[in-house]
Amino acid sequence: MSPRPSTPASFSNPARSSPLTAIIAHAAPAAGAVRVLLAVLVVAIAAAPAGTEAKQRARRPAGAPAASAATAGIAASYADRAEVRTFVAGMVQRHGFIESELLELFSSVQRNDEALRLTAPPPPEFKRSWTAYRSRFLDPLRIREGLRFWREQELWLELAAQRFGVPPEIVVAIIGVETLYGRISGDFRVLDVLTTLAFDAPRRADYFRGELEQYLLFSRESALDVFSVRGSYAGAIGLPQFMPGSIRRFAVDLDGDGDVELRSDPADAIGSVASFLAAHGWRSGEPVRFEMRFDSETRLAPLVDAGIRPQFTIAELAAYGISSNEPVSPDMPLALIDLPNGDAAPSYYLGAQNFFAITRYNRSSFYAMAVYELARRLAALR
Ligand SMILES: [Ca+2]
Repeated sequence: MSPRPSTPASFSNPARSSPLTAIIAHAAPAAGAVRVLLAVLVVAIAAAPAGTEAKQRARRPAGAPAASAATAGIAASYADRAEVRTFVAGMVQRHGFIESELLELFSSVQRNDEALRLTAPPPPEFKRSWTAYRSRFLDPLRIREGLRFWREQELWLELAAQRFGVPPEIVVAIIGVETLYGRISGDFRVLDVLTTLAFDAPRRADYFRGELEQYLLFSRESALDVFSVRGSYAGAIGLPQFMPGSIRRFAVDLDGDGDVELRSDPADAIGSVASFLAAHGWRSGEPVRFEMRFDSETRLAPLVDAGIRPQFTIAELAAYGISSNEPVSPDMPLALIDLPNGDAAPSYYLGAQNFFAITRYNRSSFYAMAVYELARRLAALR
């Protein structure tokens, strides 16, 4: 298992392909649910705090990500709950928020059960398959649109590469895997999902309370309507699907217009992805991973257990019967990357520091390898 950083740029359940593909995969409403949805929608609209919000709900086509609204408005007010009041007190104390304003805000937050469902761990019988995952992201549409995005954003990609040392194809591939180049960046109200995951999820509550805190700070700093921002079911925002904490720490204003805008500005999204990777140890000009051979699968087990942080030289790996198919610098730290394939044999690679850096973006070896392979394909076709 990959380590679990406290601050990934984006958050997704590793068993699912990405926040967005998960949204698509779970978009189809169950037959008969539409009537319930409509009934609840009326309640939701009546309870909506702002007129524009109500209009957005009403305009949204029945079904799809709007299913997140199906249970809205049912739960008791968050403002009445002790743990929310404790959180609010912390925001007042640490950041000077006004208590009555925050309580009023939380009284309008709607619990989102879809977010809870989509962030739940996969069932134990679920068998992950790298082959299946890979085919979802190296698809013709993502490749074709990736080449177009690269062409259209070439100047910003070059500028980001100069400034942060991250090559264009990696940045393009990350934005492609995350949101299909901004086409699908999530329709969940970020305040609702972060509050739900912070106070109603059985796991990672501390992480999401931290992101909720960051989101409130981000909204205040950016003078945003805190109810207006939409994102993934886990609260990731914009073309690069940054969590609020990552926006505040790593996002950059690449086009220099005075705003950091990840929801609509490809330049800032590009710069921010490169900035994030640079801050997480990306090494300019170094490889991402190597293909490898091995003598016996059983000898690999201790290296799988050692995790994905690169720490072994190629000479040390040779003691486990491993050799690289390509030349490797003798002092380069490497990790064994195992990619399960359902009931078939896993795929194995040697991950270098830059592979590890991509897993800081999304803590999944499947994710990092898909980004790398998409990047390589795009670079080859260009
Ligand atoms: Ca900007």
